[in-house]
Amino acid sequence: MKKIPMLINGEWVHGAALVDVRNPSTGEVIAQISNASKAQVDEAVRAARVAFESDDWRQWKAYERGQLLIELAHYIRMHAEEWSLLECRDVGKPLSQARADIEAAARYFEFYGGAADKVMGDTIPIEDGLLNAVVLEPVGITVHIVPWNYPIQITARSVAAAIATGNAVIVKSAEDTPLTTHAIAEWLADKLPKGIFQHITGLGRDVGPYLTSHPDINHITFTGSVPTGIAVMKAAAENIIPVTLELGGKSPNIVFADANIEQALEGVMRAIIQNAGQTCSAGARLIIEETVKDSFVSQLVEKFQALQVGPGEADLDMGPLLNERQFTKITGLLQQAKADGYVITGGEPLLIEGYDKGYYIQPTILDGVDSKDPLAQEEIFGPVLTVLTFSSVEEAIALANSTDYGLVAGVWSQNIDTAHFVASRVQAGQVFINNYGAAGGIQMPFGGYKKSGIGREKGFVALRNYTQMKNIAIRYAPPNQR
Ligand code: TXE
Repeated sequence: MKKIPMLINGEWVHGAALVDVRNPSTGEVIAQISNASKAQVDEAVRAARVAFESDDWRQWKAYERGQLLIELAHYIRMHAEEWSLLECRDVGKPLSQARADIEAAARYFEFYGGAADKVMGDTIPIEDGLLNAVVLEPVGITVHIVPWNYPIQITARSVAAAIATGNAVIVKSAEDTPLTTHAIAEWLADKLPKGIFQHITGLGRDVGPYLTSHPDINHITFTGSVPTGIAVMKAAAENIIPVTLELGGKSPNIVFADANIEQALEGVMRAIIQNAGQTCSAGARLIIEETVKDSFVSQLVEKFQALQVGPGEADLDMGPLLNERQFTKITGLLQQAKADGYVITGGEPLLIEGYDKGYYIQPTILDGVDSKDPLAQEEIFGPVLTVLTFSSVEEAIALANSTDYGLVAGVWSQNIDTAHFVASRVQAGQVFINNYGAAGGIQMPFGGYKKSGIGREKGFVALRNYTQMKNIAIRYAPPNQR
């Protein structure tokens, strides 16, 4: 059994306790990781501090950091097929979705590699004889807690920005999906000073708090659930350090009667079945105009019933859920939804021949659910779409904004006034008009309103997460006044 080592202070190390990593498509154990001890986490933070403050790292020029990231992007592309298979087996997602993730990761390293020497400060006019400079410095030790749904993408998006800006990075991969983060660690290990990039593994509930409450870290980037986000933020509060939090959503797709119905049907379906609905920005609610509801929903049901579900490597429309815990939670919710009469298609676990230990369920649509019901309010994180109906623009907006979340929204209308007005009123960090996802858009700021999080990732704006501002005022005098 392959034991995945951690990378701490330039050494490959294992911990005392091991945790199994399974392929969600087969249920088989494919690797084991260590559950890092507190002493190992302390050692990583100590090594990061030494590395961050070393002359060696200070002397790396910004463009050299950038070049390294761009080389990593090239390396990822050269090994794209191998890495796609790793991600496919680790997460269970269809191979072509894993391929898209690998390409997105390469794009992050390339984008932030190119940006590394373009992170600039400013000067402020004050008076003659006083030069005032705003300088952007790295924050120091940045901790990155990565979830299991898009491991390589989410590792890449924050790690690339943090290295570009000159920080020392500690990544904690999710216990279920460490493989591609380990592949990145293998490539970076001998190319950066030891301690600048470290990879810690282990159970979030054990290892997470060792890291997030450590008094010598300077920033935490966390993607995951709201309760764990709250715990991370509380730990950060004890040390007064900033956090960037991305905490998922219950994102709406609002479809008006004047939409291009074909496009909307495809967009709404893809938004909830991608990665089996285990996507922070999944379009989990369909908010549909009453006049077209019946025909739209019946066409959607047909599309859902035609979807093919199976192991990641078969590269069908949808793979399994991640693990037994997610499977048990979601099938339990669906059983109750069925008993309550909400399930209009799907709702059942799926047995795939030859893969009876995989965590498969049917793509599901729920109708008749009250907008205040947990099924319309809470993140299910599976291929489950909840339908809500509106009869006025105001009602559509109120429904879209009726959850605690606000990550993403889709608006489908061919009326420019309607589409723009709704986009201006929807509480969401990203709004897509007549599309959903804008092809991943690594250049576009991404993050949530309300409980969907704090701060923004992706794009140039994310570089600011990993810098702090210093203002330097320099007095100079003309020759006769020295
Ligand atoms: O999440 P957790 P889980 C949501 C989704 C899912 C639910 C539960 O609704 O059904 O969360 O999933 C690490 N300190 N999302 O239990 O607990 C853990 O190791 C520090 C949405 O997996 O939030 C993992 O790496 N870290 C989401 C990561 O946090 C801790 C993606 C996420 O775990 C920790 C994932 C702690 N105390 C789940 N406890 C999205 N926004 O896309 C755990 N972790």
